[in-house]
Amino acid sequence: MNFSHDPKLNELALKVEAGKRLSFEDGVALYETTDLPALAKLADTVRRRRHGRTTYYNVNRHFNPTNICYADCKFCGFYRTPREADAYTHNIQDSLRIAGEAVKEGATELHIVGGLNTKLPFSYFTDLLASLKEAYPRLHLKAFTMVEIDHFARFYKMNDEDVIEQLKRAGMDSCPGGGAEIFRDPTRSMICAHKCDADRWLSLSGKVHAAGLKTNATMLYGHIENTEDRVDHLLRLREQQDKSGGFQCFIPLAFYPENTKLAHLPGPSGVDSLKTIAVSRLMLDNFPHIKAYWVMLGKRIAQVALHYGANDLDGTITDGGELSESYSVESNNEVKMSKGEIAALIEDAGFEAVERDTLYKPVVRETAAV
Ligand code: V47
Repeated sequence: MNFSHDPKLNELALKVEAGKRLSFEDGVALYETTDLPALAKLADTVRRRRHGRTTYYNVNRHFNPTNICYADCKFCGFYRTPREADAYTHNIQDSLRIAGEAVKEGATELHIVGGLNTKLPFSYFTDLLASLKEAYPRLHLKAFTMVEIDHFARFYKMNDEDVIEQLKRAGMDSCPGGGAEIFRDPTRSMICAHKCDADRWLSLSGKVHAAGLKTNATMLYGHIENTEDRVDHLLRLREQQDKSGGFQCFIPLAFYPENTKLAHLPGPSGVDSLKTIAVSRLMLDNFPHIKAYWVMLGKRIAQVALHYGANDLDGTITDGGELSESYSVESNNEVKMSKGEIAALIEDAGFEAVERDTLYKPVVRETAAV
């Protein structure tokens, strides 16, 4: 395969073709190439080998039970201190109403993530899950990141396995991939000093996998991190996946600076975002899925990212306004796409749109919703 004017990319193409693992240096070289079409082609070859033209989306809703958080992450525009006027915590009744709206709109998944709120007892979270599960037994509860699970274990003085078991018994079906940010120090300490460190995030993922649940993984890019931080992040995830095998999907999250303590930064460019999708697909050879998260990328870049190795666009994502108020590039519009719109985006890019559930099984509906 000799398709690039970049000799290093030709070398890496041979390696990928032969099914060989890419190294740290290879990852950096992929990022450094200026031959974007060849990088896209290479990532797309790997993606088509795994998934053909199939591109997944789901019908989901984000639900943030509380925005009160002590973590004080520099990149976050969502959290509030308890005294701020717009700090909130949803009670169970509210939560059921929000989940009920989602179910009525055809959601198969509720994505639940909140702040690290020390005013709440652990029973708030188990009661929340149990009530949601009882009212909507078919709604998949993708709930709590490794950072929240770490907080639960430390703050409520429980061991990790107990936390995971109790959440699972209450109704937690899988975990989203947030809180990974950038693993490597000093960058991690500079952007999220009060979150658990990389080893803890990774080992908790292993424990959730050992309990039989799937999780996702993310990487927040386009702020103060450098290329080496990113490649290191991907390799640590690949190593953990070799050990515990329960990651389903990797989601690179494009940093959105507005309303954060890093608002002076520009955020990643379109090219940087497309490269990040492609490098992720090529480095994470043991991750089944790469998601182009349209809320952060914008619909247009997310659509093009399907040609750079992504095989998932996330979901229709209705929310209660939290996403659009905090960190969505689509904030001028409602953070929402209809099924028709998301499927059209995929088909228009030359792929086949398949609605999936959280565990990537195709959803068969009796009546087609739009
Ligand atoms: O961990 C916070 C990121 C994450 C900003 O698992 C920001 O399917 C950009 O993890 N600009 C939470 N990103 C969201 C998340 C997620 C999203 C979609 C799907 C899945 C999944 C997981 O959002 C945080 C942080 O990395 N974030 N602030 C910001 N200003």
